[in-house]
Amino acid sequence: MSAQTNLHMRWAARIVAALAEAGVAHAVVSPGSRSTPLTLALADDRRVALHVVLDERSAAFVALGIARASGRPAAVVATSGTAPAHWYPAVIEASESGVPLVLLSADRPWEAQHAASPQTIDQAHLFGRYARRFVDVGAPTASDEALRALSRAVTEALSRSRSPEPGPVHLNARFRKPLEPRALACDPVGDAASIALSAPAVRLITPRASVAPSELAPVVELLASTERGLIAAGPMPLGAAACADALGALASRAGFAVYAEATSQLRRDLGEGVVTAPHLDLLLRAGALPDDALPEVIVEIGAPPVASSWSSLLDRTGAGRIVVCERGVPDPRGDARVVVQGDVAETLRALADASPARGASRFARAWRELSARARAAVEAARPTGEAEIARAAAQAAGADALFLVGNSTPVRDVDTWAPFPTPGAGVLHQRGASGIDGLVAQAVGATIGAGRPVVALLGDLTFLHDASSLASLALAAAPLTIVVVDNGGGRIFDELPIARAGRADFERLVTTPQRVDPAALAAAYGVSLTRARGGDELRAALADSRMTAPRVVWADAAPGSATAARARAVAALTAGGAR
Ligand SMILES: Cc1ncc(C[n+]2csc(CCOP(=O)(O)OP(=O)(O)O)c2C)c(N)n1
Ligand SMILES: [Mg+2]
Repeated sequence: MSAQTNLHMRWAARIVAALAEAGVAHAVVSPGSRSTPLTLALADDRRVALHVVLDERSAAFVALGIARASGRPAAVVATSGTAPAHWYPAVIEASESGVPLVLLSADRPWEAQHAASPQTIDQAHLFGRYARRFVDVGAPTASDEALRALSRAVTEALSRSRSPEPGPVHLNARFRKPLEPRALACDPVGDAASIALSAPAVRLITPRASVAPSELAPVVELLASTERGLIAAGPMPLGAAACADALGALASRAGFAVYAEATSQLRRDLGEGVVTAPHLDLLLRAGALPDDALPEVIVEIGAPPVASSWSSLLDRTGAGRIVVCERGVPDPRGDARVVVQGDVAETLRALADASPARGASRFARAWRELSARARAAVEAARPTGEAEIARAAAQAAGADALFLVGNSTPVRDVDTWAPFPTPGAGVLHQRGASGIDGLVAQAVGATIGAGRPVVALLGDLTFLHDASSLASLALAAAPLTIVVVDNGGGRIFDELPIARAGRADFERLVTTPQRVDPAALAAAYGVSLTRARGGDELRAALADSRMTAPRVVWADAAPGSATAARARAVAALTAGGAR
């Protein structure tokens, strides 16, 4: 870039350099004029890969997918006006689930505000409390101080996107015209400022939260007070896979059983002697948990389990609950005894080291037997429709692939029907605000962020809710297969009491089946779509998940087919036939 280029470009390049030096490797930009300096500066900086997405709402979800899959902050860039407002749903999800996002909005200069200027709104604090930091960068200034402060302010904001509470940060950058690079007779910034411009950004080293073992004494006491312990792992980010050894160590020392949901990254064998009970939901729905198998102490790791039967267990046991989490107080019931914040693997390790070696208890043996019966009942149930699709989609996730699971019934079905251990290299989910939005975009982002194949399992409404993100499938950086469970609308609502009210307008108002021709929709976006009208067609369609081009597999399923399969499993369990 020539030294003669105007201040705007150098200012924007400074922002981009600070982002790159703070670890941002991907930026998703949407078109606009005011954002030109930022877009061009990103295009010029090879350290940041640029991805172009027209719809800002979708762009932010692509960035969310990148950040979730890479564990590093990803940036979104848009022009001024309503454009950045379209980022909001993804910003809320990133904030609720602690995912670092950099929201880089271009803006008009102060003098254009509140004067009916086109595409000019008040963007200050646009994302309110959902942003961990808001920086109004102001219009480019050629002073040495301003250029140093610029780099420091961006770096500080980036550190807030990572800790103490990871999440989105908003940088609002104002620019005056001309917005494009202009060759100038003389250098707009003096020597001192030029030096400031080329100086590396400040490096921030921030502390990592962990709990001193001595502080864990009340927890160790609770764990030692009974052999009837259950450890439950709910939704956690990909990195939680690193907790597996510590979790196995604690469970085997304390002789506790483990219920880990697929979204916890820990639904797998946890080592010699550890009792895992992946089908707890089924046991609870079947009323198959005898009183002497009820836990007296429960350790919840991460967010609360998704299984709707979980709260019925808590109601029944009244067990002392210990919550172990990275941050926050994930205790919607408000009756946890202790919440331990900090590095989850470290906390589990410290608890394992401090716990008496109890080994296999009578309680653990009872759970091992219950779990085996439940597993046999699931196999005996011959999963069809929604259940079969959940299983086939999970199986299609090869060892190096990420498995993205949509909300509503898919995230619940995988815990019953997916093989144990959960296939693939990790499970992506959206349990921050639990929306059904932006999941097609996130699947694309995940291939970019992880550079790994992704298999996504989405409901039909979830898929259609984000249909405009089909325009971004071409951005996928690795094989991407989106499996859509077409069960004719939001069938999760069939489980609601309102479903039994016999209302004629239940479909129109609640389950809202959509009249969309999926093949025509996919064709409109140039996306390959295979229709599967049954298990064989589905498995054939999924057989080659290494197909390079991103694709959609549209799988028809009878509404309620998973519920029916679960009822068969419950029958097998209660009949004791599966003994
Ligand atoms: C953005 C957003 N809008 C609405 C909802 C409410 N909601 C929860 S589940 C659901 C239905 C989803 O239907 P589908 O994706 O087909 O899954 P299914 O229930 O059939 O498994 C809706 C609309 C939500 N969670 N998020
Ligand atoms: Mg559906």
